[in-house]
Amino acid sequence: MKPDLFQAPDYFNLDELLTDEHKMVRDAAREWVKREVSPIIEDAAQKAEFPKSIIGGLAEIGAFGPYIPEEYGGAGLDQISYGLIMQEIERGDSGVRSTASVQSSLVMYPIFKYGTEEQKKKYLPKLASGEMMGCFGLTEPDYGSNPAGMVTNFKDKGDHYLLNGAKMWISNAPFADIAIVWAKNEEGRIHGLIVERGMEGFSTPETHNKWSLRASATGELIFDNVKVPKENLMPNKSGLGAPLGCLDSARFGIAWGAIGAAMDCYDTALRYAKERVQFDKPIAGKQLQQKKLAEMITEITKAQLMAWRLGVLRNEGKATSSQISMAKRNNVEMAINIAREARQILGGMGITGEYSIMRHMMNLESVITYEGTHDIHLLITGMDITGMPAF
Ligand code: TGC
Ligand code: FAD
Repeated sequence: MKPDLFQAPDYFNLDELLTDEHKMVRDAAREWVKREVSPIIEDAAQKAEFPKSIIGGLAEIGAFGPYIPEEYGGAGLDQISYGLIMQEIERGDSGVRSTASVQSSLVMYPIFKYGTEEQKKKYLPKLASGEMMGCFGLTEPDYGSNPAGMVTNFKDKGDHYLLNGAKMWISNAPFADIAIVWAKNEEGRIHGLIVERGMEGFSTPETHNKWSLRASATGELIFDNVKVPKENLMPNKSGLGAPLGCLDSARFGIAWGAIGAAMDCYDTALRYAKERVQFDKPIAGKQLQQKKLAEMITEITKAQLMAWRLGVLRNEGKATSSQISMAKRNNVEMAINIAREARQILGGMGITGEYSIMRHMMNLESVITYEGTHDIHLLITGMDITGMPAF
């Protein structure tokens, strides 16, 4: 793979909206990605392996629980810092950002928000340091966009719960030490349970043959009469709103992360277009290529503004779920369109692993589907503005 010469576009001087802390956190993550992710990620993706060697580094840059308070091992940062970290990691690879998103927003967040003090003390510091890794099981074979229909269930057996069912498409499942599992009790109410690797009847087969997110490990969660200790139920929120609350946080991270992937594609294509000569002139001097590049930087700038504003609203506790959906949907579509256009600017070279663009493009096919599909987020906006659910 070519050396990482990334230079971040900032067409509207958005750095002026960031605090010194934001810039410090962002620059540390950017440097780490250049040093530790870029040199190895193409090989990991080609081999379809999650590079476990980077777990310690992710913890060091604060990617595991950026906004979780320091007393529980988190970095105690604000939402914009969290977003910037996700942006920088996804600039390297969406699969690596997935691992950080899941650990932070789908594992640490529910334990922090819905768990007992004992659960927080037991799990959060180890999750923050990467000593323990987690995954989040909501999607089932027959219930993806409509998780309310889930059939995974648990029964009260006096001194423990008995868990049965299956989850699929679960990021980090093959190596996770714990799983946050959403399941229905005997009354049909959804609760979150912390299931630990090693519990009898719990297995996590890996999903193979993915053309997307190849550097992220995906798997199933199978529960065959798993005895879960009662103290592993997170008591402080139940109902579908509990997992959906975690998704708000993860979707916010994706709205920023997708900008990273788009910036990398744009930067690569711009550099290539200036160097590649055809018909005696760099292709950057051709109107058709300028149209592509000019539209890319315009769309990136709009997405940056939307993400930043959403971060401010999140910091003030004012961001709505529908606003988060709009930003996730807009920014991922923006990124996937830019990846497709950028790949064309590189001509044949664009399909090789010499450059990151094709990998980003394939990754974004998952990003536009998970955490709520492109269609579902549109329907969330539609419901918000009309008051009529059209799911
Ligand atoms: P609905 O009746 O609308 O809502 C049920 C309850 O949930 C509340 N709620 C929310 N709460 C917090 N945050 C949100 N975003 C919320 N959206 C809804 C709602 O107020 C209600 O509460 P209550 O107290 O009244 O009961 O539910 P619905 O069944 O009609 O579904 C709505 C819909 C379609 C929007 C929802 O099901 C949905 O978002 N579906 C998409 C599923 C999804 O996103 N799955 C993601 C799986 S995890 C994943 O993909 C991880 S990938 C990670 C990685 O690798 O990075
Ligand atoms: P479906 O829900 O079957 O949707 C199929 C199509 O129908 C889509 O185009 C959808 O938009 C459309 N559709 C659905 N409902 C409607 C409607 N009402 N109106 C119009 N169109 C509709 N899940 C987890 O729980 N944890 C994870 O860690 C996780 N990681 C993932 C990692 C990867 C790589 C992938 C690909 C998925 C992951 N997922 C995870 C699952 C992901 O959240 C689901 O794939 C997603 O929610 C969509 O569900 P589905 O695949 O079952 O598609």
